[in-house]
Amino acid sequence: MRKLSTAWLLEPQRRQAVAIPRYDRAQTGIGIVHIGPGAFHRAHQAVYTENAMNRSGGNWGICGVSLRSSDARDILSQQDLLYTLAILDKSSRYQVIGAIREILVAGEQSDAILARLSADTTRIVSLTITEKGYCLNADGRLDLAHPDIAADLDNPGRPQSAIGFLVEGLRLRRASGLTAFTVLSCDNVSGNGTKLRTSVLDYARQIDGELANWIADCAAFPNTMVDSITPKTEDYTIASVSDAIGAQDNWPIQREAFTQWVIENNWSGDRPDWEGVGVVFTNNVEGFEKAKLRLLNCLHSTLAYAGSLAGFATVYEAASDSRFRQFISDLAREEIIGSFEAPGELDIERYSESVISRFLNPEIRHQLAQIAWDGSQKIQMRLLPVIRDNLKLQRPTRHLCLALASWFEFICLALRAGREIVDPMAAQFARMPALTDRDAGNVVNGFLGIEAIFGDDLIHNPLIIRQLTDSLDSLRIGMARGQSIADILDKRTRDVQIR
Ligand code: CS2
Repeated sequence: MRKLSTAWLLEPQRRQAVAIPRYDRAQTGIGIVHIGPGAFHRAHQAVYTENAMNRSGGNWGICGVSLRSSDARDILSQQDLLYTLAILDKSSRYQVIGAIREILVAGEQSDAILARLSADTTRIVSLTITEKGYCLNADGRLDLAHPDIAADLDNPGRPQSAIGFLVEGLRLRRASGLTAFTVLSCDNVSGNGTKLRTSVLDYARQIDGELANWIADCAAFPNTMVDSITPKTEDYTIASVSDAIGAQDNWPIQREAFTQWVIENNWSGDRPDWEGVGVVFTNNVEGFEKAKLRLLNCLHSTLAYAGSLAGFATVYEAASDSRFRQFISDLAREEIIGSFEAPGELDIERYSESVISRFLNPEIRHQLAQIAWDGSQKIQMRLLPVIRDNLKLQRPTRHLCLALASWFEFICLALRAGREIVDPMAAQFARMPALTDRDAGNVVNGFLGIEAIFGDDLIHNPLIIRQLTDSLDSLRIGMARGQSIADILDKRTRDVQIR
C-alpha cells in the first residue's frame, strides 16, 4: 500500500471521498506554535485551523512542540507531517490534515523552539499540556518546588517545561521589540487561561519583575472550553483508517463528529478565520467550561472509576448498562445541573442528555483506563468543585460521594494488587498505608488528608466524611457479597429516591 504523503495527495487515483488540504500547503507559513501536539490537539485545534485555512487561507501553519517524546515527530515526519482525521459516527468521514508544518522536540531542538517562539510570524502559542502541566500548588500559585520549574528557574535560557518555554519566548520577544503572542490554553482545566497566566507571571517574577509586568500588560491569556471525544489511536485505528483512505497512515486520529471550541473575547493580534468554521467567541466562557467539565468530564470520570470496578472496558460498554446510565443521569440531574449558573444560550437539560447520548456512540471505543489516568488532577476540576458548590447551596452530594469513593477504591485496589497507577501522585499514594486500610473510615481520612488534592476543608466536613465512608462501605460490602457494582449503584439510586 502507498504511504500517506504529499505525493499521494496529488495522485489521480486517490480516493475522492477522502478530504485533503485545499490551501497551498507548501506556501503556507507558520503562525502558531502548539505545545503538546497529542491526539486531542490533532483532532481539535489543528482541525479548526485546517478548516479555517481551507476556507480563508492565511499563514497559520502549526509548529508542534513535544516536551517529552519524539514519537510524533519521528512517525509523522515519515509522512510529510500529514495524518488522517477519522470522524466516527453513524456514517464515518475521513480528512487528511496538513496544518502541522513542523514538529520540534524539547531537549533535542530547544534552540529551534525558542527561535519559533520569538519569531515575528508567530502570533499564537496554544497548549494542551494536561492539568499537571500548569504546576500549580493547592493555593493556585506556581509550585516553585516542582522539579521541572525548579530546574528551569536554575537555567531559564534552556527551559524544559511549558511555563519555562513561554516565559523565555516572551522574554526574547520583548528584548527584540516584538509584540507578545496570545497564549491559548486548550486544556480541560477550569479557568485554564487565567491559571496559565498565574503560572507564567509567578515564574517570570522570579526572573525579572519588569518582564512579568510587560507580560501582564501585553499578553492575552483567553480562557477556553474545548470538546470532542478523542480516544487514543490503537493498532486497529491504524489498520482501519489506512484501509478506508487507501494509503498507509501510521498515526491517524479518531474522534466523534461532535466538536466545540469556545474562546473568551480576550485577544491580542490576529488569528485564523476560526469564527468562519464554528469557533464561538464569547464573554462568558466560564459557564460553558463549567457545563462541560461538570457534565461531560465528571460523568466520564465517574464511569471510568465505577465502570472499571464493574469490569467494563469502554465508555460505550458502561453507559450501555441501564443501571449505570440511570446513575449518571441522576447524578447529572440532581447534583450537577443547578450547582452552577449555566450560560443563558445553553439548554442545560438538553446538553446533559446529549452528553450521555454521545457516550452511546458504538463507533467510539474510548477506554475507561485512559480516562482514569491522572485522577488526582482530574477530580479537582470535575468533582470537588461540584461537591463544594452543593455544600454551599445545601444541595445533595450523595451521588458525587459515591463517584469519589469509586476513585478511592480504584486506587486502593491497584495499590493492593501492585498494579501501575498512571497519576503524578502515584508514588505518594504508595507511601500511604491508610489508603489500603480495611476500614473505610481510615481510607476516607487518608485521602481527604492529602491537601494538594482536597485542600483543608473537606476533611473537616462530617457530612462528606459520612457519605464517603458509607459509599465506600457499600461498594466493598456489595462487591464482597458478589453483587455487581451496577446493582450497588442501582440500589443507591433507589435509596436516594426514597429519601
Ligand atoms: C476525558 C476527556 O480523558 C478524559 O479524561 O474525560 O478527554 C474527554 O474525552 C474530552 O474532554 C472530551 O472533550
